[in-house]
Order: sequence, then C-alpha cells, then structure tokens
Amino acid sequence: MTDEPNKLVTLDEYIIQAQNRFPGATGELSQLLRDIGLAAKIISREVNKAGITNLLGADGSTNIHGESVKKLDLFADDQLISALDRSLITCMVISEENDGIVRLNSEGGKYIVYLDPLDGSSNIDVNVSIGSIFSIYMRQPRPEKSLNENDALQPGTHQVAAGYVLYGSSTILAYTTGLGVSAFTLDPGIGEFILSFDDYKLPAHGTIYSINEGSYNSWPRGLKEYIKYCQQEDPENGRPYTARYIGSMVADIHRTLVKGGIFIYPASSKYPTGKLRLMYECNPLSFIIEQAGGMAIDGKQRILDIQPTSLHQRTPIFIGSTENVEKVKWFLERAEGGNDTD
Ligand code: AHM
Ligand code: MG
Repeated sequence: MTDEPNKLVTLDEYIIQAQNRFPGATGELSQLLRDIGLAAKIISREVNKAGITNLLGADGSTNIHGESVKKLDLFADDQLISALDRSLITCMVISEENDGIVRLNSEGGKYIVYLDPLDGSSNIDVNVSIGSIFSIYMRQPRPEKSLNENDALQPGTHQVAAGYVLYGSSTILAYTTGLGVSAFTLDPGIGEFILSFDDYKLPAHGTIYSINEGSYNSWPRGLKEYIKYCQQEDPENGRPYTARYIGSMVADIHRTLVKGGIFIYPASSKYPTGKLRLMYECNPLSFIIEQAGGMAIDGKQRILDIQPTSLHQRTPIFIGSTENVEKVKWFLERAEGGNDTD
C-alpha cells in the first residue's frame, strides 16, 4: 500500500488509496472514516488541554448505566455525532451516552455507527490514557420501512469497519475494514494522522496479563487457576507473566496489540454478565484483535458470533494473543467440567 517507504502517508491519503483498490466503491465508507478522524483530532485537542479549559470533572448527571458522566464524555459524544451527521451517510448512532438510538438527519443513510465516545472515563481526571471506540455496520434491507433498533442488532461479524483512538502519550488511531489493521499517529505540529503501521500482527503468545485483580474473590474457579498459572515460576516459558492494568480498555487493548498477552474482563458478583459493552467496546476491539491475528471469546464462544438482543448489553471478554486465549479457555472448560466455584 505504501509504495514509497520514505513518504509520510496521512490517514486521508491512506483511506483514498484503499478505496481506489475497489473500483465500485462509492466513497461513503471512506468519508465516514475521515469524519471520525476529524472528530478524533478535535477530541484529542480538548483532552490535551482539558485541565486548563475546565473540561475535567463530572458533569453532574449519570448516564443510562448509572455511571457519573464527565464533561469530556459529553464533549466527545457531541463531536463524533455531529461529524457523522454532517456527511449524511449514517442513518443512526448508538452511543454509550444515549439510551436509545440517535436518528441522524439522513434517514436513508446506509451506515449504522456504534460509539463509546470516551472510554476509560475514570482515568480522565488523573491524566491517564483514555480512548474513543467506533464500530460500523451497514443497514440491512428489511420489510419494515421505518428505522428502529432492530436494524442495529447485528452480530459483530457484520461489522464493515471498526477502530479506536487512543489519547495517550501520543494520539493513535487504529482501524480495520476487514483487511488487516492500520494505525496512525497524530502529528500535532501539522494536525495530521500519519501512518505508523500497516497490516499489523500481534504476537501469537505474550507474557502480559491484564485484569482487575481486586475482583479476584468473585471470579470463577477456572479463571483463578489461570491467573495462578500466569504467576507460576517457569522461566523457560516466560512465566511468571507481567501484570499490567490501565483501566481504560482502549489502552489495555492497544498494549496487547503491540506486545501481545491477554486482557480479561470476566463476569463477577458485581457484574454477573461482565462489565464491558458488547456492541461498542467488545465487538470493535475483537474485530481489530482478530484482524491482527489474535482471538476474542466470552469464555465459551467467539465474541463476534454473539447475536445481540439489546443495544447496551454486556459480555465477559477474554481477548489477545491466540495462545493465551486458548489457554484460559482450557482452564475455564476444565473447571466447568468439575465444580465451577470454590
Ligand atoms: P467506561 O466506558 O465507563 O469508561 O467503562 C469501561 C472501562 C474500560 O475502559 C475498562 O476496561 C473498565 O471500564 C475498567 O473497569 P474497572 O474499573 O471495573 O476495572
Ligand atoms: Mg467504555
């Protein structure tokens, strides 16, 4: 794709080059990705100066999940939705910050977009990495003419594109359209996302595990046994593994993409069906990780195969390097065969 290795390739150029490989492409998906890229730059700018523009802190309201809403959550939600609304390609948006579907001006638009506008909200006020996540579907032809939430309840295998923006020590945008994963780093000097890697593959095995160990007592037995396995002394196989947990899924998944390993958010007594949202956290990040050669399951089945029944449903997730995910699956199945809890 990058014919001249020394030439800087911007996100917009890259998207157009990719589109040109498909003679019949209408350019609408390309436009949609560019819209998200523009909103990401605006959010990145505000994230970087949040402390001085009074955007830190709580908004005072709670969202549909009963969580405290931060001002930056709302700012990011507004920016992404307005960017998508402007180009009249997207008919509806489902966002973590909005209860039902958000109908956009173009009722006939062919794309449906899921958003987690600002993931890792609890890290906003402490200057730790946060992110935005997006997942794009095509509206399927249905006999009912009027747009409703059933149009949006498609399994992750139907995603036509997905990606994330990580606002970290630099701002990175990574996305896939099902042809591998590409990532771009924002050069703040010129205000452009520049191609950093193309068709990225994560290691088949990694030595980092990532989970909130504070919930240890409420994990299923198989997971406890797997984490003990990660901590056992076995230098020849890289154990004990290193523990890393940022608390922003985008940042934890980005590290997993680059270095390999596993990220886990299981079901627990506090979150009986897991905490993370299927449609705008787990599906898009699973699409990215699978496209990079990794694996993502809910403990039993592939995340992308789950048939959604509601817009904001949650799922447990085990995601990362294939060998690590296969291993935890083995521990879970072995424990299921016996007694599930201790
Ligand atoms: P958010 O979308 O409200 O920010 O919540 C999702 C975040 C994920 O980014 C992260 O992996 C997880 O919540 C952390 O949860 P916990 O603090 O329970 O470990
Ligand atoms: Mg989130």
